[in-house]
Amino acid sequence: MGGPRAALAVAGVSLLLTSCAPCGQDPLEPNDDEGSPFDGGSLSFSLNEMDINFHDQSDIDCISYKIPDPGAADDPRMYVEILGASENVDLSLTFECDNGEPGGFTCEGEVLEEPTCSNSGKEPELGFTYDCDAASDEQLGEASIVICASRPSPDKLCIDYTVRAYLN
Ligand SMILES: [Ca+2]
Ligand SMILES: [Ca+2]
Repeated sequence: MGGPRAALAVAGVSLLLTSCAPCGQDPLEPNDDEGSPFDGGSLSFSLNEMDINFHDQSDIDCISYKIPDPGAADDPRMYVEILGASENVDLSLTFECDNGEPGGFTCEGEVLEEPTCSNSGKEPELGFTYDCDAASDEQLGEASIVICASRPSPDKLCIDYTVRAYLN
């Protein structure tokens, strides 16, 4: 055994593994629409992380999160990040107060009229602040977000990536 034939076989296998092999859908599917996102649970000061993938070039991954009132005392900031993608990713975020309209929604340092924002890149990030309870200096109120990730110009058929969301 061994010799040139075995070496060729090994080379063939590694070639298959590094080319655009099809991959399975991640367990969050179907979640291709902002209106029917995967429920990602609640954000907290611990990392909420999910390892998922774009299983084909048109895959869009939308995830919703609840944000319990973190209290305003230490001025918390919410973050959503895409990590480990080998291609450019468009990341969009839609914010909503659970009760009433947000006062002062700020995303990536910009005060915005509409509670939506977006960012693009291999590891796009969005950091935002808000106040859903204008009557209290101590409370921010409860809120919800939906984020969607997609590829504007996909190269490979499928790629793995991580979605991370947390308060800081
Ligand atoms: Ca997916
Ligand atoms: Ca999807």
